[in-house]
Amino acid sequence: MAWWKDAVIYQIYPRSFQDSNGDGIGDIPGIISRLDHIRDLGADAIWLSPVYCSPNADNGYDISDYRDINPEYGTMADMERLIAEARRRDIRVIMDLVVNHTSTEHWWFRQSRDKTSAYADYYCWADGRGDGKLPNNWTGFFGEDCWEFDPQRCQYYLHLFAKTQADLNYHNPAVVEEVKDIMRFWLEKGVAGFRCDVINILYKDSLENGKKKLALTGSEHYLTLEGTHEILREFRKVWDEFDAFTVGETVFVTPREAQDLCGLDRRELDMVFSFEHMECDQVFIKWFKTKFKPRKLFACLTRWQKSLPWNALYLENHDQPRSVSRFGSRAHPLESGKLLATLLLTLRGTPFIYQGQEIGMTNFDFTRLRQLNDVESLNVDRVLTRLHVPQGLRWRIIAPTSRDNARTPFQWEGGDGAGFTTGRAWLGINHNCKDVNLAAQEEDPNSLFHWYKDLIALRRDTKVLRRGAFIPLESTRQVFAYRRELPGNDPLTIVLNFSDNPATTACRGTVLRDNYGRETFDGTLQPWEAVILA
Ligand code: ISL
Ligand code: CA
Repeated sequence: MAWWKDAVIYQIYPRSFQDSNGDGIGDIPGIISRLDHIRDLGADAIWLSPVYCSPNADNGYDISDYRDINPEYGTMADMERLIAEARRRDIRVIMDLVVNHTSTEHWWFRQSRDKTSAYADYYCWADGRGDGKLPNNWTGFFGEDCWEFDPQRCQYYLHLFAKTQADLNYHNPAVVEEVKDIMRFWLEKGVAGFRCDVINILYKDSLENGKKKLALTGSEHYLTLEGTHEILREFRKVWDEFDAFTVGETVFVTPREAQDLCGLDRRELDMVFSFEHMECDQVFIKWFKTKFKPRKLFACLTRWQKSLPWNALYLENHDQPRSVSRFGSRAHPLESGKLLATLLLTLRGTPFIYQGQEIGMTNFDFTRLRQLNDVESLNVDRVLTRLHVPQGLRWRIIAPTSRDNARTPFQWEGGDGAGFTTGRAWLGINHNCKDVNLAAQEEDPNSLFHWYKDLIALRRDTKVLRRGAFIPLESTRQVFAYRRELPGNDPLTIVLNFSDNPATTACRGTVLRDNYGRETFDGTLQPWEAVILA
């Protein structure tokens, strides 16, 4: 049963959601204590960023034990209680499945250092090319080399992410079986499915040199290859046993490739997170930001809406800067926040809301690198330093792109600790929590939080918003308009003005929702006005 076609999914970054014991780190009992907020918002499922045992080089995306919980977050009993408490509120739990790599502290990796062990071929080991040269010229996702020498084994291992995240070897059928067992373990515990981390890069066809590129040299050897499709079909056998839901995080995929990854007849994934729309404000790579051009976003969304039967919809996650800071307006934070919410909740697909998005949390207000934790930002700073880029410029590159922008603690209240912790938070709390917090927004019927809540309810009650086709109507420098239609249902038209300036549109209709509270519509649009017309 495709429950996920009618669902809104809420992403939790456990470290920053709610601390329950004053150590400054969010935890599972904290999440349980906030389930009512998620119910109140109207979400049907939560996706938890990793809570498994991990030395936290990449905050849980470096797993050292897939069958146990990071003690900072709680115990397996807490996790079981979370699944049960969520179920009691009709909320499904989706786990993050991070199986492109493990932590180098995973016992598979420790064993793998010994060429004679049963785990010898679990990772991508290779010899250097003589006189201290690396096995090939590939570069990694975090801006650095992707090979590390292991003195015990006297070979290099591949790590496309941080040094302590070693890539698994998917040429080895034993690895595929291990992952299937891990998935069964969690599905038997009652989780509803998985968000599959960088799932389109599992299979590396060879470790040959790649074509030199500005970023990710070597990626033609692992991006969305047939070998990965085969592995996904193998995983799918387990998913089908449990009727599990899956969304793949798929880096650098085209609509064509995405069709292959989640085509109904192919029995691979249910849907994918694509990245193209996250690239509308950058040149070449994420660290070179340019002014956001709404028209590019409209074109990109339209292409994906038209090419795929179903999309995973998102504007934020734990890797991306905050959407109001990025696509919205400083002059109109509330209106632009509501407009972005309207976009997310009226496209065709499954909307994912990232924690804090529903109250318009913004990018961090840090002023120095020392305040950051993100392994990617710290690596990039090291690389730029090596290239003699001066400190001021390094900060100007890193600040707007750092993943920590989305990782500051949830702002529940305005006081010290923001209701997140009674202790010292692991990552700085944004000082704007005095103005931007859930408690204040609950009181205010005109708040962004109430707008999210209202649109989620509208979506739940309006079949055309959930299942209708997407028909593009207008796409100008600032206005995006589209229709949702479904035979036997009244169509809806959505008109969005992505600008601090007024605009006009040819669209007309009876106002169903308007973020300025207007009751009639004559085709003129205020700055950042969002209208749903019947
Ligand atoms: O973060 C990115 C853009 O800023 C991507 O390059 C990101 O590294 C890529 O999307 C993969 O992300 C996922 O896997 C990483 C982990 O660090 C991310 O948090 C996760 O979402 C490695 O597991
Ligand atoms: Ca804690």
